Amino acid sequence: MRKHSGTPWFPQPAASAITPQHIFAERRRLLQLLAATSATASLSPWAAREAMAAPAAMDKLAALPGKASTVPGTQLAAKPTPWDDATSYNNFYEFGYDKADPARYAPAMPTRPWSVRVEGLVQKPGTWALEDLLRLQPMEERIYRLRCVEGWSMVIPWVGYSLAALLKQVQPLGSAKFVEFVTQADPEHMPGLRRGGLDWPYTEGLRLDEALHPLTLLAFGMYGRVLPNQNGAPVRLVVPWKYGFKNAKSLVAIRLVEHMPATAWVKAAPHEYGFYANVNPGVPHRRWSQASERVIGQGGLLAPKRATELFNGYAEQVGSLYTGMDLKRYY
Ligand SMILES: Nc1nc2c(c(=O)[nH]1)N[C@H]1C(S)=C(S)[C@@H](COP(=O)(O)O)O[C@H]1N2
Ligand SMILES: [Mo]
Repeated sequence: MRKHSGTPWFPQPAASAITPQHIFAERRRLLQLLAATSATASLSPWAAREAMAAPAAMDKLAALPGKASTVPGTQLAAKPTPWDDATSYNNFYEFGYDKADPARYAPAMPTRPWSVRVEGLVQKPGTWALEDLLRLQPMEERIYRLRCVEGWSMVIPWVGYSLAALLKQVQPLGSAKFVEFVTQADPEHMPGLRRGGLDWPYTEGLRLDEALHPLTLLAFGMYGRVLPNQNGAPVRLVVPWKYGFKNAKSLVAIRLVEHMPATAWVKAAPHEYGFYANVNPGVPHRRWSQASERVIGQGGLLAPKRATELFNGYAEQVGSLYTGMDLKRYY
């Protein structure tokens, strides 16, 4: 008998055959498999999808300027992704699994009136009207790299302020150890909810010290405008040292809790997606490497890739949060 070497007996594509299309198709296939109610849903293959709907024009969105942030690490010296790419190539599964679905369907989602409940283990629970959140702190512009777990990245000038500013207002109790984020689930406007796959509403979570880190951003805008709906209007999370799926879009509740919350991706595929999800080129996804990434908006699929950085390049700012932690075990 062949000695067990860790190599599966079933046919596997060679590493060199794994292309971005494979990865997107694989992740979407997983979602389809997970979808209990998908009997009637037929999804077009990634490569053969319909032409994308035109993204909402930038000048239709209200201006939301921000002063260049002085928080260390917030002014990445890299060329921002073109607006058209950042607003037409999206993951927002509530609107569908194709990268073009959010731009096609999200613009019809109402984002006013909007409010965010801040609840759980806090001195001052309450419901925050969007208008009050918008004036809680001066808006800052922060240029971050967003690294999707699928192996691509974008550079986006966000507008917002540190989540810590809001958390300080509500005064977390000593028993609060984690923060759970709950997002919009609006069946009338989100066709993806009918397909199952993820457990809606999409939820995410952070350890309290991660949530309080100054780099953790509550974002209301990008490129000097309010957020387009497909990018998470009217308010979303951006945690730049973690994989993109941690950046919950269209937030409706922020909940301080004692125990590590379940999150949408961990519930769907716990062997593939972890709670921490720190960007790490040394810890591969179970089905693909995370060592490099395709930069969206720069030369397409054939352009050379960039090397992925530990903590997405923010190790200097956030490395100390994970001192002594086994990053392979806590992926
Ligand atoms: N509510 C919600 N938030 C979400 C997602 C989602 O499907 N639903 N997808 C995540 C993933 S996988 C990524 S990579 C980022 C993409 O953000 P962007 O479209 O603004 O680049 O949003 C994250 N936030
Ligand atoms: Mo992602």
